[in-house]
Amino acid sequence: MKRDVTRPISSNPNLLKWVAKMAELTQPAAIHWVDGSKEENELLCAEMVEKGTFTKLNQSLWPGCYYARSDASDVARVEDRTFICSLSKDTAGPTNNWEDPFEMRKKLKRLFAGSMRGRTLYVLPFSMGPVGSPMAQIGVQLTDSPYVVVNMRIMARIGLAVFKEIDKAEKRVVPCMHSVGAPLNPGQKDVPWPCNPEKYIVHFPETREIWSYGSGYGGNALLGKKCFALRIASNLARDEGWMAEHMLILGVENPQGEKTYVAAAFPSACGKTNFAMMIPPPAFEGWKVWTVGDDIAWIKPDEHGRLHAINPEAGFFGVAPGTSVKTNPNAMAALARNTIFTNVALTPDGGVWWEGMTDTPPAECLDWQGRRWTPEIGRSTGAKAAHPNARFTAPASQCPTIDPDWEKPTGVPIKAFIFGGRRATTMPLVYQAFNWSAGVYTGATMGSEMTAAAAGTVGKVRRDPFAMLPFCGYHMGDYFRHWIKMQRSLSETPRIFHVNWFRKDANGKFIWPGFGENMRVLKWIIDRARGRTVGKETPIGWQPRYEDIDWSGLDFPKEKFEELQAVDRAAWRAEIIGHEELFIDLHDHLPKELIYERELLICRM
Ligand code: TSX
Ligand code: MN
Repeated sequence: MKRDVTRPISSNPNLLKWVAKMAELTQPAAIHWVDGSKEENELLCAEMVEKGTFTKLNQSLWPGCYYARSDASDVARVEDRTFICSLSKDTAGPTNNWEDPFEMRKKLKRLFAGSMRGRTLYVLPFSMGPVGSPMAQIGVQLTDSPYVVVNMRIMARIGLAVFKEIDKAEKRVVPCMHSVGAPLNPGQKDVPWPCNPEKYIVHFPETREIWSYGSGYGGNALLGKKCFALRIASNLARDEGWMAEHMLILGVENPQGEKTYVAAAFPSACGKTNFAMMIPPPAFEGWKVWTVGDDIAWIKPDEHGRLHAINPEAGFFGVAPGTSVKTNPNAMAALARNTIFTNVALTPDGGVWWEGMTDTPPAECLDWQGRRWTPEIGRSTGAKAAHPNARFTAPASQCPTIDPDWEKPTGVPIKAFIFGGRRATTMPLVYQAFNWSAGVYTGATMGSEMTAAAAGTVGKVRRDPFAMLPFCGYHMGDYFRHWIKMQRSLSETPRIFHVNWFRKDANGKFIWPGFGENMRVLKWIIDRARGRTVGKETPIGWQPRYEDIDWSGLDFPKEKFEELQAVDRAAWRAEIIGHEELFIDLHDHLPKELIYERELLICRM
């Protein structure tokens, strides 16, 4: 017998009241309570195929996989349309867009009024973190996008089990309102990707609410991810003494079976997902890298004052271009089935392709906008087959290196933090910060060189503290202070490191081979974190000597290593002036520890 989807699954009176109120506001044609079942998922996918939102891929090549093309104007997160609406502007800080919460509520009421007309309102309960984990948080997203529902089913735990949690009424539920902002008049024909040119991604940190309007894409629409697990959660974490970080989590197992977990933050385009799923080189027999998460970490001190981390997500929402069997075979295995592809290219045999997937492109395909694309067209017009921000939504459980403890309710113990960036000069391959506050300084000042050309900006360092600039839901200076203060609740602080896989030589060539070879760096980091190896004191921190790195199976000459690890004092003086630029903006909230750390660094130069 078929389930009546319009019948409320929850008996929670607050939830029922809120859903009724929001339906009154948005005027949907129907309400669908999401149970998260396979049958429901198949029904939604079939409906989207019917409407042209989804294309079912060739099931013998891509079992369980679907393909979507977004509207050409709705292809990425919209940072300039992202708002933090706290009572005081000062709480949001200068790096966030702020609007008065009362004014914003008025605006949202107008936008959402009738915004779901002719569409179905889905009541989508989700848990960030394993259901029932003491570290998990619950939200309910009301959305008029079935695309969002089926993506969230991969990225989070959704449905029946979460309604059960909500009905226990033990945990606060974060309400998340979402509309693509494209109501349908009676008889009006729908488009494959409804959205609205006017977009609002709004957070109310004080009342813990999210309102998203106008976009159906990624972080704008899958509200559990950046909006909840980072912007709202960073506020929860500050208030409750834990950390919500834009970090991957991986575990390194040595041949003796000892496992060490690290968490790492990198700005975009540094290969974070590749690092999270890294395969050690052949000479490292018996070593294994396990993946816990590739994007977000929630980290909390346990009762003994040791940091433990969970991955609040259940899937990977990864950038497709550049992902291949060579750069990341584990990601390729994870996305081989039950995956949703968005804005990649469609091949004539009902498969998908993107730049960098294979050495030779298909002779012909349809690009991310549905136009005919050939390698020749690509060469002559510069058109890409896949959008540079094309994505795969793949279940984390399908990753061959997924850690056996990746869903452990209490998380995994974190022994080290790694920060990094894409830097052609100045930054050595690896160094360890002298202590916690020096490490916080390292995270606060990290950045990446711009690769895409926004006229004349290539090579300029863009500061992205802790890779959190677009994701911290409050003042960045207060966030730094929270990091500094965390030390007090810890019996043992993780050690803090900085890495740079991207340093170039005088000829503009990458000095370090990267990818699996990064295992050599990771091994030193773990040995340092466990107090098993020495370091050389330099002005910026502790660095390995040539002989401290395990070079088995790799011919990497000492001179090249010295070039890679060099600390050029003149370059560093310029670097420190660059730190100043960001600090000036934050000065009235900057913890004095960071001022002192900078002074000490200058003195050592
Ligand atoms: O992901 C990368 N990682 C981390 C992997 C675990 N990438 C891909 C770019 C980011 C999207 C890298 N690119 C890495 C890296 O460590 N290093 C480089 C730079 C590089 C690129 C190509 C070569 C070497 C270095 N090729 C050869 O040497 C043949
Ligand atoms: Mn991210």
